[in-house]
Amino acid sequence: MTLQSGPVNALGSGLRQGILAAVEAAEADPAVKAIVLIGGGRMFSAGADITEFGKPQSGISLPDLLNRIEASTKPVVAAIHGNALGGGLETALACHYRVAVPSAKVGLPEVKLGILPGAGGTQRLPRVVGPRKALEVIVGGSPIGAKAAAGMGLIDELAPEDGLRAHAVAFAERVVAEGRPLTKIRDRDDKIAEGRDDPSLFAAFREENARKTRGFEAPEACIACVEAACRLPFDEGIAFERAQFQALVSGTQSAAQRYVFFAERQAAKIPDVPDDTPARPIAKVGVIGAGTMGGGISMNFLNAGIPVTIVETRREALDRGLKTIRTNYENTAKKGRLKPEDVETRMGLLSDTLELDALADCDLIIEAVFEDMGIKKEIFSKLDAIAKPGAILASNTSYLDIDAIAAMTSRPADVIGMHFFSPANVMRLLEVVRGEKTAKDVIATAMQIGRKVGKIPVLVGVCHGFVGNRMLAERQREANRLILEGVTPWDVDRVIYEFGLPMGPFTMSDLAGLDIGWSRETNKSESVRDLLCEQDRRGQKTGAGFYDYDARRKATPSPVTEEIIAKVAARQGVKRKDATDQEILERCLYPMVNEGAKILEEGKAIRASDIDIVWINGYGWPVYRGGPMFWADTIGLPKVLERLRAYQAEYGDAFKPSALLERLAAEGKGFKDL
Ligand code: TC6
Repeated sequence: MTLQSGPVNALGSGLRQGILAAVEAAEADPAVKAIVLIGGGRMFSAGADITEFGKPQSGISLPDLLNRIEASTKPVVAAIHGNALGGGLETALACHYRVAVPSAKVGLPEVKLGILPGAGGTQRLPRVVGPRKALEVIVGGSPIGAKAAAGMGLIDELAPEDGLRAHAVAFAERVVAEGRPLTKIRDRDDKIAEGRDDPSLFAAFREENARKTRGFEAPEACIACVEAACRLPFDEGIAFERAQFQALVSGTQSAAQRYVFFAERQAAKIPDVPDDTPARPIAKVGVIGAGTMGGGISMNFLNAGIPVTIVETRREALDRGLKTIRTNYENTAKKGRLKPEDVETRMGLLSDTLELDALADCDLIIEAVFEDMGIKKEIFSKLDAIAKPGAILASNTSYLDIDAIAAMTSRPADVIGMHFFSPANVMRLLEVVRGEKTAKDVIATAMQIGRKVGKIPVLVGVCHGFVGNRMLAERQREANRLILEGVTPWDVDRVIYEFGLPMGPFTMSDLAGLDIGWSRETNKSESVRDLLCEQDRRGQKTGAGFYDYDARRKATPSPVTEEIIAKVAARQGVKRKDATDQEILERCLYPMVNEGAKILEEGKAIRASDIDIVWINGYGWPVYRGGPMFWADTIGLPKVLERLRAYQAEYGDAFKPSALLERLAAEGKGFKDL
């Protein structure tokens, strides 16, 4: 029986009906002795059809289908290649035996979609691998290789890479010839005894994972289901799983997480740059600047096996940069996440130079120097003379005008922005900035190479701060105003953290360093930041910023900061007032949504979902809230509009609603309808 449906064999209603009919026909046919279930195309199955969730069900449900397969009177063998994920693996678990090629991957990633393996996965998996491993697989959501799965007893036999079908058929023939029993996972209880005898393992697991699962509903439901598997008879466990699944799948978190799954894939699609646009080959990359950004950017390419030449103006800066890259790799190796020999392989791909001329043979050159337009212009006019024809010239600027930079060259079509986020070797977002004259194949190449080095590229247009930092500036302005009114920085940070972001604006400033772009000469002690910097409270690195830090960088609220704030507020005559947590949240986040709407109006982002992908991957916006634009839709745009108008009346035009927001609210629509 070969599964054949779309690119990933998603188990939509048509495929489910087909499997049911095939099982029934096979059972009824005396010539059939056993069934081998195999995936046609690239994989076994990527699981349930995600687009069907939230819609009325048509035909047999997946759990019922799987019970039917398990109850088959003839042995069913799953033959796995590519992926068996979610409902795909659950299908395999309902079969009596499983064989797989070594390169296959199996897993239950439902938790990443805000749901749980609701087709028996939470009840069958612990019965095969025990509760501890089941928790790791189900709550972690990451796939595992077939060899490891075989080691856990999840796969009965590994098949040769190019002979899966024949091997699985021979396996089934052996099962029949030897009269082996129709082993059903539901009947096993040896492995779950551990969870019954030692229920404390669940509390321990919850505690270990509390930080990672903060704010998410699905992980707790997954744990509760595995707990139920150990405690309850199979059918009762299935009923418990069903109820938990239904609650999650109809909730906002799952809607948000499913939206993000498709939004991420959508971001790769650019209407006027078709998928088949030929990309320029990138065999060698040049990076200008060996600072934190330049070093991090270089690592991305080295990790992907692409040689990098890094340029600096001074030897000491170059040596420092190289040393940081090496130390980063060595630390990863110490944690066991990189083989020691790979440290040398990667460093071997890196060459360093003090001469810009050395970049003459690079296919892609990324400038990552200080944010100074004068310096950038000078570099690009030099690059124009040095770079080979067809080379892509990129700037990592986080807010400057790419068109002005491109204008310094005779080849503005080859110039583009590639804005990485710090730490650049870790953060997944890449804003690809399209200039007025950027060529389509240059855009296609930047998006493609971004994906190749593990980033999530999002195409944005030229404007101050592009998408991410432009919206961030809105939040920062309001956060600054709130503290002058008397809300403490710690309260602002707490509200933002509790909302689900990794940290609030003042913790973030302390981490980045308050003196970025600050100098004693040019900044005249007018803002809270100026005064903090003057007192050498420049953030975590100096042991104090908005907060005080101990030797282990633990933050405590600082009375010094509160005094400084009070002084600035008095000097500026700011009226002190109280604000509720709700007001803090609205004043920090609604202007961001409003700015997002302006970005859309101006065509600086292609779609609202692209803005959400920027915020999730560049700033840690909680994925279970689906990004700022999706979140605004869940609140309802009329409500957001009403609050913006109220704040506009009190604080002025910083809160003036955008025309797009006004229009959508009036039409009863959301950003999702654009
Ligand atoms: C579940 O099983 C729950 C069970 C309990 C039920 C009671 N459904 O990612 P790609 C589309 S929940 C619908 O580019 P790759 C995808 O949008 C599910 N569509 O390919 C894209 O469409 P486009 C648990 C799906 O080779 C196209 O297929 N499973 C589904 O880079 C190609 O996808 C998961 O969470 C789906 N399940 O990666 C696994 N999957 O061309 C989700 C994909 O129109 N899938 N599409 O843009 C994946 O992680 C990856 O697709 C992959 C293949 C690793 C399988």
